[in-house]
Amino acid sequence: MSKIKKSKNTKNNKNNDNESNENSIEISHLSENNNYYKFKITLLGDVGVGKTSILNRYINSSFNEEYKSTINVEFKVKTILLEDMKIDLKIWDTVGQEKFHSITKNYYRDSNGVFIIFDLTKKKTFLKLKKYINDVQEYSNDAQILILGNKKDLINEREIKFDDIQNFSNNNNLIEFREISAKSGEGINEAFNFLIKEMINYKNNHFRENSISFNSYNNNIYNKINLSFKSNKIISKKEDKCC
Ligand SMILES: Nc1nc2c(ncn2[C@@H]2O[C@H](COP(=O)(O)OP(=O)(O)O)[C@@H](O)[C@H]2O)c(=O)[nH]1
Ligand SMILES: [Mg+2]
Repeated sequence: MSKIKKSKNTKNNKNNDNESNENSIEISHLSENNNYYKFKITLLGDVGVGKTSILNRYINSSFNEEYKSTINVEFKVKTILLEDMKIDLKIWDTVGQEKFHSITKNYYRDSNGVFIIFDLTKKKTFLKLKKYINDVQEYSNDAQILILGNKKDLINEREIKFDDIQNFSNNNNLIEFREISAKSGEGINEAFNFLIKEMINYKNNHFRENSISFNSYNNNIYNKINLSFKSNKIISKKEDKCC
């Protein structure tokens, strides 16, 4: 990354103007992508697991004991600075009711990241995780998933043990899960930062792959042009000799 930044400010050799300009276009594009990101995150999970509370905690640092059912899908935006990167987030809250399920699918279809949330004090919400994972994997190719067990503060009401979540994660090839509390705020920022870094890694790896295939495509074109240029020359030489 530092190499890319350095190259961007390198004074171009005037004899190589075309080549330098081509490089600087590609490098500035890379550099911008490495420092600025725009992501869409969706919160999924059954009614009452704490989706709206997690969003309010993350955006407004607030918590409301009173339960108000979310009657539609809505989003909130937040810009954060993480290490040397600026990240614009659009975070969608959803309703868990079955009757709105089709709406939910439309919203997570183009998500970069999805939190699948359950309530640590309600086993039935934990048993729904698999269904949400399947839905995300069916409707999104690129979304990074992080499982969140919410309401960690309700220690005495807990129905799901740490080991249960660990086993579930291992069985479903999930590298991480987090236990959080929207009420106390425990683990919320860390969970968002973790997902954001996963999305950045995914985006960078994809961009690099695309960039490599773009370069090899360019090289092929260059070779073809070079070859045809050489062969034209040969032909014209022959023609010269001939006539
Ligand atoms: N004790 C506790 N209650 C929570 C927590 N998160 C949410 N709640 C409560 O759980 C209920 C449902 O939360 P809500 O965010 O509306 O859930 P949603 O339907 O998934 O959006 C509300 O009464 C919240 O106050 C938490 O971390 N701890
Ligand atoms: Mg809600």
